[in-house]
Amino acid sequence: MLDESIRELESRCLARIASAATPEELEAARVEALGRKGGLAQTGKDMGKLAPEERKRIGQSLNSAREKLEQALEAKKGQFAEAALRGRLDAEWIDLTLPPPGPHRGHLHPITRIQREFEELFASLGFTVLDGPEVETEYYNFDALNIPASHPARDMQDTFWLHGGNLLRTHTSPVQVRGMERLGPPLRMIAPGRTFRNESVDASHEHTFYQLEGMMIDRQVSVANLIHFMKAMLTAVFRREVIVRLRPGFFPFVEPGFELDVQCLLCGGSGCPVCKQSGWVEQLGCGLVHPNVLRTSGIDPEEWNGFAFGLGLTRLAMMRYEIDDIRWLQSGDLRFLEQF
Ligand code: FA5
Repeated sequence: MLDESIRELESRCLARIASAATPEELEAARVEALGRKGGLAQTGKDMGKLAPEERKRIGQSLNSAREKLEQALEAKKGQFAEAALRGRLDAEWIDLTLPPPGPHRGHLHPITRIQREFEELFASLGFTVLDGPEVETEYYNFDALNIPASHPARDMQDTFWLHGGNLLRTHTSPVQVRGMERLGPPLRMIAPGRTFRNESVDASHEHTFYQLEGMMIDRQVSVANLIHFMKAMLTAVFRREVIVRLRPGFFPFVEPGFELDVQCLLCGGSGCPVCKQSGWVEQLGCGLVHPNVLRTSGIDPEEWNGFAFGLGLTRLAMMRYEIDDIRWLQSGDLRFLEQF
């Protein structure tokens, strides 16, 4: 009779342990089976009434049932502990190869980067970095640079005129004049900045682009000095052998005047839309400062002379990074910008 109820109790409790879905349910099953008021304890109470032989046998069955239940409880407890650990590991798993959370860090625009390189280079050569207004007067943009109102050279730079006679500067050369007026000779200055021209846009022409002006005024400045600085500048920025050509160029504010071209780095000189199939890309205008320009800015051309250059920073960025269309640079397209 007791045997029967021990077996029944054992299998009922084992089933309950097996079906426990939470640690709480398992604890309830433990209390029911092994607790002080649990099934086994209740069954054990009646043992005193049994004959010694019978008591021994029933005692053994009770012990064996307790052992089985304890083992089942331990095993199930182990399963819960393992599941809890696995859950934690899954929840706290970190992929260290993912980018860190938080704001995405940007970087400098390729033109800004080149501009800063130039500023550092020229500062190390004793040049001051000047800034000038983007909205200019006709005087600084043209007249003071030896380009009077009727001069055909004005047509070379299609101008955005503003109401009231001012304009968006067509080049950084007006900062030459402001520099000469403010600092006087001897003078070593550069002036990077944005310039604007009302012209049709294509792979190598923008309406808004960057130039970098440079000027050196001293007592005996020659074309040799000018070429030396141009070479130092291009070597520093391209960091590789580039083929350049210097040809005569007309700018009313220099005499003699030159234009410097770089062999197109996109096609290697064989011809492409960037170099307009010519194999060469015009990078800068330069020359020895015209005496009229010095005189207008209050500098005596008998005592002082100098060189000046105006470099197309946007075009230079195109060559340096091998960008096949100037319009990418101001497109704001992150697919393009993120490559730098
Ligand atoms: C000038 O603007 C002169 N002020 C340069 C100068 C300064 C000459 C001092 C002598 C002494 P130019 O118009 O050639 O020159 O422009 C200079 C450079 O700007 C060009 O060589 C070219 O690299 C760049 N550039 C001109 N127009 C554009 C444009 N629409 N888009 C992009 N780059 C341009």
